[in-house]
Amino acid sequence: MKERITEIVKNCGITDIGFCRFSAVEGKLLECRAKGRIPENAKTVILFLFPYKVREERPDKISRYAAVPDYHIICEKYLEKIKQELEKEFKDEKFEAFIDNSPIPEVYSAARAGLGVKGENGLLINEKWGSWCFIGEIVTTLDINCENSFKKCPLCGNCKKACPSGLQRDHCLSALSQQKKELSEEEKALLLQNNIIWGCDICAEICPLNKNSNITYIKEFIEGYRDSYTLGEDISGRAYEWRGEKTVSRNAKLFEK
Ligand code: B12
Repeated sequence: MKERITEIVKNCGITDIGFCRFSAVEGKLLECRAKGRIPENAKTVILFLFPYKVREERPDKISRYAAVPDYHIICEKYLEKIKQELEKEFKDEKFEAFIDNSPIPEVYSAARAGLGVKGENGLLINEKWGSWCFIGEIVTTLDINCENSFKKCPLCGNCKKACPSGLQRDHCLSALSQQKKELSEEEKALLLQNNIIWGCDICAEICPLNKNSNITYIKEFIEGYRDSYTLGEDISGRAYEWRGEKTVSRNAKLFEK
């Protein structure tokens, strides 16, 4: 059955797929509104990677995830197509797609599904794409036989050393850049010193496992790539749109002074 599903997914344009038993994550579900969509009697989580590194060189003051069009929009289209194809093939089964705003702890499940290792920085690191890949999933009642292992990175400590907050998740600069609440002088200085307008890749750029990562094949990411944020630009469909123009432009203005 795995082979057939993999073929369907490939025909929908996505190459990286893994399977994790729902029971392996059931006790770790995240509280969110989407939790109610999990099908009753769910048996399997089918996970997908969406690689997003477009160029070797880093974008200017925005993180790589923010340089491509908003992944929620792009990946959701792929997930919806896959869901429809699976529904056609397995008529009596239920399928629900999620990405990011998901009750599924995505890094943990993808690691269990064999799609990579969990880095000390909390990110999933895949052999081919490094950590430059988004994770999406379909939760289904289909009972797919899968073995699950879980591997961590070698814990070289480079990410922890490089991160200005020492990998304290509540002080992550990515979260700070997305904070709507007014920034303190100290917080402003942190963004300035680290050249951050939106998102943060410090812990990922330094990771040795990211060294030989490949460029994405996803055409929407390649075509919609922008290597910087410009004050006054049309932000529709960009990663920073959801927070509103005020937040991203506030950060950008720090660099104008
Ligand atoms: C909340 C969240 C964040 C928060 C984290 C806040 C916090 N206090 O934990 C903030 C806004 C900081 C964030 C930032 C980023 N995120 Co985020 N985030 C999530 C989300 C929605 C839930 C994670 C979670 O709470 N899991 C539950 C806990 C219990 O699991 P955990 O295994 O104990 O730990 C997780 C986190 O706490 C975190 N973590 C562990 N150690 C550390 C250390 C630091 C410094 C941080 C910030 C987080 C962190 O990573 C684990 C993986 O999920 C997931 C999507 C999902 N549904 O899983 C995306 C997700 C993990 N994020 C993603 C991305 C891309 C990012 C950024 C790279 C974006 C950017 N460039 O700025 C950064 C990376 C920062 C980092 N080192 O993790 C991707 C990661 C893909 C991958 N290959 O792993 C995900 C999977 C979304 C997706 N669908 O692709 N994120």
